[in-house]
Amino acid sequence: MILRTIKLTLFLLTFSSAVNAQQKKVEAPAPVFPLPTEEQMQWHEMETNAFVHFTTNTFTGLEWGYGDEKESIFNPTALDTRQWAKILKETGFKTLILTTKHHDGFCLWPSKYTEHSIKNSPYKNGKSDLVKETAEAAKKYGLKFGVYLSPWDRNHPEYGKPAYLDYYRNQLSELFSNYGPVFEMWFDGANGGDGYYGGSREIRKINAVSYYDWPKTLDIVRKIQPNVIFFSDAGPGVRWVGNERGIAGETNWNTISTDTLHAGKPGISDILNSGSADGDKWVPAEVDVSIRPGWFYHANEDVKVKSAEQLFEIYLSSVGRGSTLLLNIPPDQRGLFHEKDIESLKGYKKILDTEFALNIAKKARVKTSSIRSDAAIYAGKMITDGKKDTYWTTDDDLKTGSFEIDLGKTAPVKYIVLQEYIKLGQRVKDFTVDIWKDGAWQKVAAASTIGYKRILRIDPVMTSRIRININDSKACPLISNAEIY
Ligand code: FUL
Repeated sequence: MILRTIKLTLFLLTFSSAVNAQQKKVEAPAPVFPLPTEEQMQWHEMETNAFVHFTTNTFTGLEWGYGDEKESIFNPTALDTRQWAKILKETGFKTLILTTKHHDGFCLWPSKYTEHSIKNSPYKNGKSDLVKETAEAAKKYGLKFGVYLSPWDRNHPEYGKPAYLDYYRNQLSELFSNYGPVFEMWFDGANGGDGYYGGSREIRKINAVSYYDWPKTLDIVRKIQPNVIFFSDAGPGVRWVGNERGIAGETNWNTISTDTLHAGKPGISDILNSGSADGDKWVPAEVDVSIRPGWFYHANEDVKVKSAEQLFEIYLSSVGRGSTLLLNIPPDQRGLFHEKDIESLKGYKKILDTEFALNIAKKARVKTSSIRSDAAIYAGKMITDGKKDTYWTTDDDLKTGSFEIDLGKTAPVKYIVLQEYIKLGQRVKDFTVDIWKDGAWQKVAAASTIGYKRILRIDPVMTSRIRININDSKACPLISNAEIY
């Protein structure tokens, strides 16, 4: 008996060290460049972010203030940044990006470089600092904080001249030094045109490429906060998605060649929308869209607030296509999110929670066309283990492959959620989805890219098996997750 136990132990030891040795030998696939940075990976994982547009426009009814608005008009009656943060937290948002200064130049913090700010407004007798209050509220509710500082300033007398650049950079230094960590900086593409400009009331055009000397301007920020993600039309951290309707490309590459992008280039919006398979930089698309027709609150748009259902469709066409959503909710003249907006946000969260209530693929059996060197660490079960750092993959020479999720019983299916292991590059170019029905495979969906996340909605169907066929990929596919609802 003792001898048998020793023999068995020896056998198990030898067996497991053989498996370990085999697994050690099986190297991970080589990366497909370019790759996301650590900060970009965190940004992908945020999925839903919120924008808050608030300034004198909220009180004048304008979308783009001219720059001659009196500070005295900024006077919210019941402002509460904690209300914003609480609702955002409850409805699933991970961050809050505040317009600290829009094109009209009015600053929501008492900047020491201008008089055109909250300090000369009647609100709290000029003693408020809304950037501080918002950053604190975000922190209290566990949201990351981001800032928007419009490069175009229709109030500033020096706009268009070298002196304005110092002003703009000084303000960036204020914002990045005094309000804690800022995860994202939003540089708006709207630039130059007519404005007040300290009383000149004229048109000022600038060369958007050279005027701001972006490399130097970004370095100033990076020196203060090295981990910040920069949004602009063309990055470098994240890019514009090419529209303000909430729609990422059906084909959505996180890669793009930014040096070929410039404002006014024919077809630029389409390029930004889909990215390029052969792009030489990782600059994923962020989907900015407002819950209302405008970016700022206007009472006459209370009847045009997007419904919960419309917000859910936007979720599917942004997060569901591998982007992150940046949804704008503009506070009203009280300084609160309006009841209509709150109703839509809560309804949207309810739809999300209902539609994605139960992942029926959790721990399901997964059969694959092949496994990289037959190593257990790359097997099909890595797809349903719920861990983001494990994945199924094949040998290097394969650019196609398939995996089948066996639910073990027939169940209704409406959504297929897929994720690539993008830390080693985005790869999949073409895939289809089949379901097992009436003794045969039937195709229910066809798409191109997966990227960080792809959600496919199909006509609801009863099935017990779902097969994903990867028909083309830049290199061997790496699938880290699949969920079925
Ligand atoms: C645009 C701006 O002109 C809008 O007012 C808004 O801030 C939006 C997010 O970006 O370019």
